[in-house]
Amino acid sequence: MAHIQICSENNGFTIQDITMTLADLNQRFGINNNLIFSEIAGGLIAAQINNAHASASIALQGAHLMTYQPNDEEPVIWLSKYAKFAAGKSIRGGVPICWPWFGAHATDSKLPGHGYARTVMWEVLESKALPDGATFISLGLIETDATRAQWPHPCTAKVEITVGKNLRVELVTQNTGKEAFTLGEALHTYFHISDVAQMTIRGLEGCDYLDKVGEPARRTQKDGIVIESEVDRIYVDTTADCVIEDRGLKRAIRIAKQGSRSTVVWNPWTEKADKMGDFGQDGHRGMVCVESANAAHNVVSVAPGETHRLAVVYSVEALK
Ligand code: TA6
Repeated sequence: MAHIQICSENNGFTIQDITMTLADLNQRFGINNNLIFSEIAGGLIAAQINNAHASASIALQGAHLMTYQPNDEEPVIWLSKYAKFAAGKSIRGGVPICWPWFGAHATDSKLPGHGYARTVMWEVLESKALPDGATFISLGLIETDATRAQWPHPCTAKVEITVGKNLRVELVTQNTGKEAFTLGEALHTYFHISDVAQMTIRGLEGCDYLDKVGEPARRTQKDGIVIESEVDRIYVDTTADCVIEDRGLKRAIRIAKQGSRSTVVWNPWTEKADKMGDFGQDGHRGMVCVESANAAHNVVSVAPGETHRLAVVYSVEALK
């Protein structure tokens, strides 16, 4: 019986052996054929979800939703065909969880960009088949000496995922300590699009953004966002829904967020994607990141005992 070491020394983290067999995991949290746990590439463990509405897959490492496809639709979430799967390594695509900071660490450049949550092990807390046919699963970040060394603030992180006609992802942070802390976070979601030339992002018109391409600058978005070169922008002080209009697939993807005041829009374009090495030839043309975040000056102060929630519902609509 394969024993899974939930925390791996590969990450240089302190070993915290929580061994559980796949059989145990399926016995405790599997749901007939709707939710099955299996080993995938790189020895990672993933939940495979198939229900009346959609299919999805979620790696336990990083609580990383990798795929989501409504039954009568093209995939909504993009996963690179060249994504690497290995303990302690982030996966290119899906919904990486950036936590407990976004971007580079404020003071220590040796710490991982976008925090450590997406490359450490999470454990399954709950799973259930919902009355409407959707599937619910929640996972909790497993703290280790190594995570505490990076983030010395007593807290818990949980992600709640509902896979149905729509996809709902909620990132829940609770401050269990006696001091407030400042949290940066993002659901760094990669969306599947027909082609970047066929796409416009609506909802951020009139918003200010921090432009990270070239000389950092603060600008104001006039019209819908069209991408014709590298784009890496943090739109600030916005709680608006975004809509990705995809003329090629004749559909729109709505991103309806709560508890987030920043939206990051990113496409690496050719040169940066080639350097990253896991997009594949022209891979960047089939994706765009629209990330529901709290970044830059929108980072959140979480008081002792407070619970902060960042929730997003992703849905497909007809193109108006
Ligand atoms: O969200 C945009 C961004 O911060 C870009 O600057 C780029 O670094 C991207 O995230 C991907 O980062 P990753 O660490 O996943 O390669």
